[in-house]
Amino acid sequence: MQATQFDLPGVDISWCPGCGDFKILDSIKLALTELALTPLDVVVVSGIGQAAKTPHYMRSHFFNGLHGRALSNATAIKAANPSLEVIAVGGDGDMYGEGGNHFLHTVRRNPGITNLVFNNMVYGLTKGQASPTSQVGFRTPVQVDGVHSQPFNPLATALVLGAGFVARANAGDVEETKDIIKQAINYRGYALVDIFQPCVSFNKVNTYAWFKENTYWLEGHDEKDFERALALSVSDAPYPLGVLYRGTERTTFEGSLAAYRLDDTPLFRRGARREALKEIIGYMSV
Ligand SMILES: Cc1ncc(C[n+]2csc(CCOP(=O)(O)OP(=O)(O)O)c2C)c(N)n1
Ligand code: SF4
Repeated sequence: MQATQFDLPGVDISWCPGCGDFKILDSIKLALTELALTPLDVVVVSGIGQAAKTPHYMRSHFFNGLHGRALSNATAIKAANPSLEVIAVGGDGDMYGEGGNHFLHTVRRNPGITNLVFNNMVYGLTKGQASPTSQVGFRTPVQVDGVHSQPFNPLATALVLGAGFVARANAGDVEETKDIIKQAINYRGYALVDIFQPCVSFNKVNTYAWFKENTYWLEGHDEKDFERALALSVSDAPYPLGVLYRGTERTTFEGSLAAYRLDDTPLFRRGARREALKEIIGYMSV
């Protein structure tokens, strides 16, 4: 198998030279290749933003939907065809801001999808406004006095809502990020990987050097220890990188659907049952 099978030749990539998104794209393609997946096995789902353009730049199935809606679309795709590896990608604004409510409820639902968040602590596509993960004091052309609100903590939030796989990576560390993405894909259930991603154009504070200096890779950490994972998730800089928590796998959203109880044929392979549909419409129009 070629490591280049997920490459999309001749594509015009609009990311700025040096953007951390390039490295994450490399990590994703390497992870998929090492897992012996093909472009036909994978669907990459996104919303809006620079990070959300990732599926435009790789060869696989993809679905690009509304701002903040990657997770709901990904959940539906997984339910319709559980044999696909469904990967929802996007920025911190898209996933935690515009899509914040979907983030909360997707964690609770536990679909068997991988959620990769390119966390550059800024809105890149719309030219540098603060995002939910911007740090207090971060100045932007809009937040001229610096950000006042506390940053959203995706790892702690996911943990308390019952996420089974919670990890953090750093875009600059391609090998390690690739390994974590592989583990997330292999986890049967909702898996979050928050990836620190330098935006070289609009975030001059949280740079490659800053992320390097303010992070460390976990060693000897017990991934089953929930209390420890929670403590790590709320710790200030230096921020821990690696798999913070890997819980026991539980029933997924699609696994609990009544539609699959007697028949595991993916929904998209079943013909439309017109008589049943008419009956349902009949009930609704009474
Ligand atoms: C409903 C809606 N609100 C706002 C916008 C404007 N908008 C487009 S991308 C974006 C933020 C993207 O930031 P992030 O998700 O962090 O991704 P990045 O570009 O930094 O990768 C916003 C606010 C929009 N397109 N649609
Ligand atoms: S604006 Fe920032 S996030 Fe967007 S492509 Fe440029 S460097 Fe990357």
